[in-house]
Amino acid sequence: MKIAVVGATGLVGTKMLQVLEERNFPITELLLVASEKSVGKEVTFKGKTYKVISVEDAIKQKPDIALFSAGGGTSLAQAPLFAAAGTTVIDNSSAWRMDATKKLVVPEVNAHVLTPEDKIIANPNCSTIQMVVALKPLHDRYKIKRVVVSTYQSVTGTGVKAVDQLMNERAGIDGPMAYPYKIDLNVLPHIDVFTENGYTKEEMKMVKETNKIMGDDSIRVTATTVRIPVMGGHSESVNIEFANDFDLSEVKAILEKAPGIVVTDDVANLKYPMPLDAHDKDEVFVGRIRRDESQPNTLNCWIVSDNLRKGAATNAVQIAEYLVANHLVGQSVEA
Ligand code: 11C
Repeated sequence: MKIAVVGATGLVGTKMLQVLEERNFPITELLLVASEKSVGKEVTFKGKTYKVISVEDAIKQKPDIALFSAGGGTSLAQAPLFAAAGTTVIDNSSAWRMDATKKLVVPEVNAHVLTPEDKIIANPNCSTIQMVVALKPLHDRYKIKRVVVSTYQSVTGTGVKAVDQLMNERAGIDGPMAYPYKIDLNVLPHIDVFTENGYTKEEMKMVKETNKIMGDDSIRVTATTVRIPVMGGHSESVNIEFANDFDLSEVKAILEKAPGIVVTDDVANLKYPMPLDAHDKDEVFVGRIRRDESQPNTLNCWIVSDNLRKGAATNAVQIAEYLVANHLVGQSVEA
């Protein structure tokens, strides 16, 4: 496969390269693409040095797959140009997610919706991805009626500027602010911009994207998304009301067997998921699994995952792996 990584010098782009390398993705040619200011920079992949090229140069070379993590504006402008050249774009921005003509994919949940005609495929928001990986097997068994989620999100979700803000504050250094307030020793109940209904865009992404990925608009979701001074991954407190009652040990067994999930739930030995342990791992970690004793058929759990990995780069690479394994991309499609 001829692969382009667009936004190759950013936090997620760098992680995409790391994941492609680790998973030994079948690459015959690699194009590293970034904005004009990064063109010419050198990036190493599998011990070889590559020069960053422009989007225009990359399109001319007609890659089979372009992994995009370059922001919504770039994606809206450039993804259709790649698609017109025959490239399948897997886009990590929010630009195409709610477009009815585009698929929004978490491979463990809905990879089956993909076809060779899908030339722009949307990668969901990180906080949505880790939640739906855990919701899907439980929905299949007990049918989810409603989800109440509160998030505890890593500064890496905002990007390099936010990581620098946290580290500068910790070191007592003045620097540019990614957030309207101090983040070290603080908690901000505010991720992305506020919308007219009083929720933030991040909160509304969790609602709408969950329905689209699960293919079920009857699931009611309400979210409060919160930024905390953490680096390793996003954490979520999730309350799930089912149509049918459940057995707690069966819930644990279902999650243990489900793809992409590690159950870490042994409170007697103080074992529960934490971002420090999830950091640089591909799985979704689920723990604190317990019955909500305030109403019937309802479960509480705690879900943690590395937002740059399963929440972004790994999910995108897994979509690419699915396309390759199922002959939905590249020469086998064109032939
Ligand atoms: C955050 N979830 O943690 C955001 C980052 O729609 O892809 C990813 C935003 C997105 O701030």
